Amino acid sequence: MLRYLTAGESHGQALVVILEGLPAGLELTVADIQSELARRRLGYGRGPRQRFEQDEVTLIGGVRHGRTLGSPLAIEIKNSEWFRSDKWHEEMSPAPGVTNDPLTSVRPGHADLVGMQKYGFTDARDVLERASARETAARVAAGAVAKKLLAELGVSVISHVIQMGAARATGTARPTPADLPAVDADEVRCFDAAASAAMIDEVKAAAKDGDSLGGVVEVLAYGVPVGLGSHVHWDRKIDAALAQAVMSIQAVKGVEIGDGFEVAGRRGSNAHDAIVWDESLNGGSGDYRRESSLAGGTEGGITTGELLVVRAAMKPLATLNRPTLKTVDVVTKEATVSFKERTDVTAVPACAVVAETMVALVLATEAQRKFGGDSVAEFVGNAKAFKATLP
Ligand code: EPS
Repeated sequence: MLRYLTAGESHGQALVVILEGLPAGLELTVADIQSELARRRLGYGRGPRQRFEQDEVTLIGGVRHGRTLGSPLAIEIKNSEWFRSDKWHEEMSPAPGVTNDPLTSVRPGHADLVGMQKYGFTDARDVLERASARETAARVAAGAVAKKLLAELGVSVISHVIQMGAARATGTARPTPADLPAVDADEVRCFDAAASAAMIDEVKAAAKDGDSLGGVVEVLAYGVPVGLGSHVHWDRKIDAALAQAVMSIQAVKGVEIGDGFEVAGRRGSNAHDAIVWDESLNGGSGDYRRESSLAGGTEGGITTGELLVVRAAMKPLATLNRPTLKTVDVVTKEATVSFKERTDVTAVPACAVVAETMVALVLATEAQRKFGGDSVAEFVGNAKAFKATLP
């Protein structure tokens, strides 16, 4: 089983992730991780930090001569700002001390107030540094490794933005793995050119008003084998694991598998994916095929072998360049507006990349659970042996 833990604060020295349970013999370089981190920094509407953030990666353990050892993998991602200046050294110092500048006008919609109440803090920075979506850089590093493992099974996980503010992609065309460079090249990572232009206009308008924007992203996993997850227990259902993983992304408030919400309003005769036997599949030996993807590639908590579709709704960022929402200063209890932090107008394009990561981590975990193996060769061999038992 794959397990991972991240540590680190947004304006601390670095983020760290430890990934445990990888098979030995997986080819892995710093460049594999850097390229995924660079994709996460993309996107129109990001703030000034992303222009200088380098996401400098060090492989601390678990890899030798470009291959995993089967031991825990430890990855460090330095925070560029810490090394560019000493701006944060005192404010984020682990040594005993106090801040001269506590943040007390809490932001509505952020973790500030509940975090202070729960942990007994008097400075919102004690909460926001870890609640920040900067932490997703560490997840994406782990996800890059999960994607390499999934590639051994022929699985690709990609994403695109389908809504930004009120601008929605209207086309039904979905990108394939071959389209990913084009999606990444688009400023809002949208596959629909007309919608992309409308999305950029939305971001410009929100930026002008000092406001923020949310949106909807769609993750697509191609080549997923049949049989990941299980119907036997609630916590083994893969759709449930996907929902938890994607919902855990900062600012995500809704997760949908396939056409979940739309299908709820249909009749049963029109709400499920018809099953056919297709002689042309599986190198001419035939295979089952679903005629649509309403269920998003899972039935009974098990992957069907069809395209996996997961969508996530991200709320607009709670930090506003021009704070207008009413809040309270937790010291004086007086009505005020929240403190100002440097921020992005939107992080929806980045959220899509993070959602890919979370889906890849769930799929890799479940593939490891199903196929096992201490080496990549054993893992792939077990997957092939299972496939040979089908249909
Ligand atoms: C974030 C606020 C911004 C974002 C940050 C997440 O950072 P800062 O306050 O340093 O300008 O840029 O995201 C990242 C640094 C990142 O790498 O994704 C927040 O409050 O969540």
